[in-house]
Amino acid sequence: MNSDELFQRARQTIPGGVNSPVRAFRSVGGTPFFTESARGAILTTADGKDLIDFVCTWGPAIHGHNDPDIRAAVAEALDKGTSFGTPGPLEVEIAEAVVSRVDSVEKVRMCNSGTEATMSAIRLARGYTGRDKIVKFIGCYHGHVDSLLVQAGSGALTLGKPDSAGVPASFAAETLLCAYNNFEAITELFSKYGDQIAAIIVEPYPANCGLILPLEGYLAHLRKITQEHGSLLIFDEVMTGFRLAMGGVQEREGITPDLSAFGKVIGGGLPVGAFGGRAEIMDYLAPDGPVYQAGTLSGNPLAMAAGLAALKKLDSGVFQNLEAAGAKISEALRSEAKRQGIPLTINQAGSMFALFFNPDPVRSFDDVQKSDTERFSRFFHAAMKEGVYLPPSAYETCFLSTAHDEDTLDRAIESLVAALRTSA
Ligand code: KE4
Repeated sequence: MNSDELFQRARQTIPGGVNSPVRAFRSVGGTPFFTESARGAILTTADGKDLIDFVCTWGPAIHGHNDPDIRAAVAEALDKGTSFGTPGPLEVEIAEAVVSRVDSVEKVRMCNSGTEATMSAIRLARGYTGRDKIVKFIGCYHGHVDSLLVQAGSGALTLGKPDSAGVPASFAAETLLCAYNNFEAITELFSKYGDQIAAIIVEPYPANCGLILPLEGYLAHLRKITQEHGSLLIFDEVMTGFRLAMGGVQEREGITPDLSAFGKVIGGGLPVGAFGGRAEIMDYLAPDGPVYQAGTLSGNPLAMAAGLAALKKLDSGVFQNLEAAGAKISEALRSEAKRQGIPLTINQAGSMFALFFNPDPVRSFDDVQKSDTERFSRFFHAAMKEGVYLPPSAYETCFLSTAHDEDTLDRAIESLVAALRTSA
């Protein structure tokens, strides 16, 4: 069956025909393709088309798809069984791997998604501080946690539903909203509610409304103001963790959060989330402490094997190469857009970059909103025609992998340059 046939069939039994809304292409229009297989930087669709992939399954595929070392690790684990429901040796190994790579993490708990990781981290922060309010930033997305689906980014924003139905007002009432990169706004919020705030949860580089980078000193300001008010600072590094540096953004920026949420890369393509931080806080978790958190498949041996293999393949050379690749493609597109007189701003950090059809710098969610999303949709489809798959939303971020080698990058740049021209 081809993608269209599969999609029609899928819509009979799966809501919207997809298992995650952003895959439905609603914001860019058209119908989604189905992937038959993936290898390296290439997705092969059910229509037999090869696409250079800049979504990388939304981040996990930092080593490219179907990496042989990850496959071998999963195969070896598979020989021993798929799930035990008891502690297993791989859980200890991956916990030690995380603790040795992220300075702020002394203890870590595995779960099954980024959503579980952020949900558990905010429950832990509330349990540890005895406070109820949480601060999140407009346009940031932390998974589909009830209390965080408030002016959220990613698929919620893509579908124009930043505040989901089904979230009781009483849940959202404990969530305070603030504009990212606005020093005064967060200072004012804490002057009003400081002693009620359990934590700030922040994507240190917001990447669910395109990619925004912090103004000089902003993350340090969040660190300082939370310390001053006895609140915790939670870095949601589900996207950036183990991708933008071994220790994520907190290593790049030299900021030590109290708790961090992880996902994506840490699972090597299998369902894994994790959250970690100072032992003094993490020990509030059951069974030692009063904050309950659990999961049947948490620490699943196959997922641990994939995640461990993915972490072991990361070294400084990988991050240097990814940084260079990200800079190369961003610079090439910026200069081409300039040559063609197209208003295009690209924010890039390491192997993540976002394209905004906007003549001005994009440093806040308000700036993002001024970008031409219709133009992005035309560009998306023009890129698809040229054999390049970008995230199907102007409110997402592109990802590179180590499989995007020189030749693949050059081909992709050529295709994207052509797509800029044909979608003008
Ligand atoms: P998951 O529950 O989807 O594993 O992770 C939620 C999450 C938490 N925090 C951040 C910073 C995230 O980016 C995400 C999920 N990212 C989206 C892509 N923007 C996943 C794609 C999707 O929803 O299908």
